[in-house]
Amino acid sequence: MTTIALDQQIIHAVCPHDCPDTCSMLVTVQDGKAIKIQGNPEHPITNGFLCTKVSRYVERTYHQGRLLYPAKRVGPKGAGQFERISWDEALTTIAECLQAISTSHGPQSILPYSYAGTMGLLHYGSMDRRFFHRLGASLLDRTICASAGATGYRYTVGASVGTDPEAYVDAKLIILWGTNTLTSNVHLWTFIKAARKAGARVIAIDPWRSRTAAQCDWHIAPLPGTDAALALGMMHIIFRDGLQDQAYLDEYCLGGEQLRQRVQEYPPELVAELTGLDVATIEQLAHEYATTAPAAIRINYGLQRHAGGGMAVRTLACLPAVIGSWRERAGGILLSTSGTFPINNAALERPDLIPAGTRMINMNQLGDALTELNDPPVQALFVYNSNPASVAPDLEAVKRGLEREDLFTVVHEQFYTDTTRYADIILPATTQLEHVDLHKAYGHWYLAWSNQAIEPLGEAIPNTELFRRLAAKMGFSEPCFSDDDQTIARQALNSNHPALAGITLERLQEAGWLRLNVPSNWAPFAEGNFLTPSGKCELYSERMLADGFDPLPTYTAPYESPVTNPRLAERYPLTLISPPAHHFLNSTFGNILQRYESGPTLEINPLDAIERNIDDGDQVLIRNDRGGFVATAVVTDRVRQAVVVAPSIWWSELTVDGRNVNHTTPQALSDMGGGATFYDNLVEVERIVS
Ligand SMILES: Nc1nc2c(c(=O)[nH]1)N[C@H]1C(S)=C(S)[C@@H](COP(=O)(O)OP(=O)(O)OC[C@H]3O[C@@H](n4cnc5c(=O)[nH]c(N)nc54)[C@H](O)[C@@H]3O)O[C@H]1N2
Ligand SMILES: Nc1nc2c(c(=O)[nH]1)N[C@H]1C(S)=C(S)[C@@H](COP(=O)(O)OP(=O)(O)OC[C@H]3O[C@@H](n4cnc5c(=O)[nH]c(N)nc54)[C@H](O)[C@@H]3O)O[C@H]1N2
Ligand code: SF4
Ligand SMILES: [Mo]
Repeated sequence: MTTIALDQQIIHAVCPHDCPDTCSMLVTVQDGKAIKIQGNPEHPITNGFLCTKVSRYVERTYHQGRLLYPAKRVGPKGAGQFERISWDEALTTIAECLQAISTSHGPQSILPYSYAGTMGLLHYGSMDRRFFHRLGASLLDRTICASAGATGYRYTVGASVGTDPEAYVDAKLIILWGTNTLTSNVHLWTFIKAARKAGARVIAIDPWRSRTAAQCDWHIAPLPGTDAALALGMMHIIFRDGLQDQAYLDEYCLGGEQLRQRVQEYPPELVAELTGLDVATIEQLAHEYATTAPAAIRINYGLQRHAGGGMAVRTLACLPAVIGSWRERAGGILLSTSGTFPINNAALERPDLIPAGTRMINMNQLGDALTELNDPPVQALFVYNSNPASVAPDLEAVKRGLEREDLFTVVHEQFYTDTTRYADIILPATTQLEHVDLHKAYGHWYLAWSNQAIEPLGEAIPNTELFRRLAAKMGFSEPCFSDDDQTIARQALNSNHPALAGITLERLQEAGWLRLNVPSNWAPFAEGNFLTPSGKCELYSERMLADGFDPLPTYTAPYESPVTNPRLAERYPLTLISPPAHHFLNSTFGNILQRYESGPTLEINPLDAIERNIDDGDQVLIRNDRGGFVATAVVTDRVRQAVVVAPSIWWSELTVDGRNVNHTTPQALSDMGGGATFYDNLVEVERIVS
């Protein structure tokens, strides 16, 4: 560790952001002020570096845009005019309003809205959940990110458990499928780089030549939303040419024979047509995958933001079983490691406090929930850990809802955002340096404890403390509302699962981070032991049949594509995808690191640009029936014809026209898990003549 001056302290903290890497951070504190932040060189995943965003977390913490005091609205809704009030006035007002709304419209007219501003178990979801459950508020289905893929993966494999990310170093073929590793999972790149040095070949499958795809040995660019067809075509070839691992299929899988028959329906010629690839590419990909060992696939969430997102992930998850690559530690597939952590969620969230029959509202349909829902209508919205006025789909509808004079909106935030603008009461939240938290990860197998490095700025308080105080104001007397943060953390770790055996809060606090108790060379499904009801890899799934799905992998076309919706495509012929910009974390950092992003931009293929008389650097309007937004055109062959890419998520209030990409994205849900379909979005683009 670096030598430090005597009056400096180094505090161990954890990156709280929604990112698979969950980095271990070392914060240098001097005279009560954080002055430096670094990646922990001892943490096996962090490897001594933080991403470009969180390297600037000190700047973020002390940024002038921080929201430091409670305030109430004094101007018209959405005008962003506020006046400072005391915490007591804020909490009293909120408690009185929630009480009154609960009496007049029933408690289900209150809707909490949160996502993953922080991934820490305490502040992501503990006291807040207990509070809203006890209140009888509507439940929020937290589907904006991962639920389609997680559901599809679960049907096949049983849980969010897959290849150890540290094992990728030993792979000979790595397929980065619908994931922009260098931007959204950068610490995996260290392992990929080492594998490559040892001779591995790296393939990217992405409609866009992302930063990652540009670095790979081979970039395959299918049409968006057609991955299941590509995987079915690969399996067709693998079975046709006898490259399957028949012993693995027979011993550890259900439905090998039915799958073999199903994939006969996907000959390479048809798959070429569906995916927009050529037959030779599909043949080569299938052969390389089936004849190189170990071959590991990394998928993330980008490829499942389409109509058939759940089925796509379910189908891709069959590939390692077909070639038997689960036998090797550096084989298999990884979507998320979160299911490897046996956290006691019931203790954290107390679902037993939910009144029977409470309704659930899908967060992807916030627009409809605020504008169309009755019985009862939503009368109060309580936002924390999220910035829906930037990140939610169909923002025209969302903003119409947020502008309702009769909607009481509370926003607990670290910054003045697109969403706080619409609040009646705003409350200041602490950042990660100002509170403690316990962290699992979704991109590795280490638990971690984040210490408090500095005193809270202004009058900011953590999420747990907010809901503790509100529960007291509302007279909730159950003992769980008095639990302090350490107690909640202990409850979360209280599980009989062997993966947590011996991992106590004390040990974790002392060490900073600890690996889950899993064998050092664990290949989770080398000998079956899948987490499905049958204990096998379910290529054929009875559960899917019972849930109304095709029990076998199949291709589900996008809702909005020239093939499935030619009439819509006549007016809106281009598919718009809007993956994260390199310097943003969803909308987080959109007010701090925008100076490193030359945007908002729209990447468009030269052939599509010429047709529309668009030159590089032109201002363009991107629009469909839902809405539109303005961006600067980047004419580039990074994106294939008929697809356009808008790196995101820009703050509306910081763009020239006050709108961002989500003014065009749909509220439509994916096939499984009620997931979002951000990238299933047809638009037209036109040059703005000034
Ligand atoms: N810097 C940064 N890192 C992040 C985030 C961030 O905003 N910024 N967000 C975090 C969060 S919340 C998440 S969920 C993850 C997301 O991380 P990823 O899953 O990597 O998600 P995306 O960048 O949305 O999509 C990855 C790639 O999929 C491509 N893609 C889009 N549609 C398709 C398709 O149909 N098929 C295929 N094969 N590819 C497709 C996109 O072009 C993109 O390059 O990243 C996390 N990490
Ligand atoms: N077009 C398009 N839209 C997308 C996506 C996309 O790829 N394209 N990605 C989608 C995905 S994958 C996701 S996960 C969602 C993400 O959507 P969100 O989870 O809403 O993510 P952020 O935009 O990062 O907003 C989080 C907010 O929480 C605040 N916050 C952070 N920590 C705390 C805390 O401790 N307490 C409180 N009260 N607040 C805190 C931050 O300041 C920030 O404003 O966006 C989705 N939207
Ligand atoms: S955002 Fe991801 S890569 Fe960046 S510091 Fe946090 S965990 Fe690490
Ligand atoms: Mo996400």
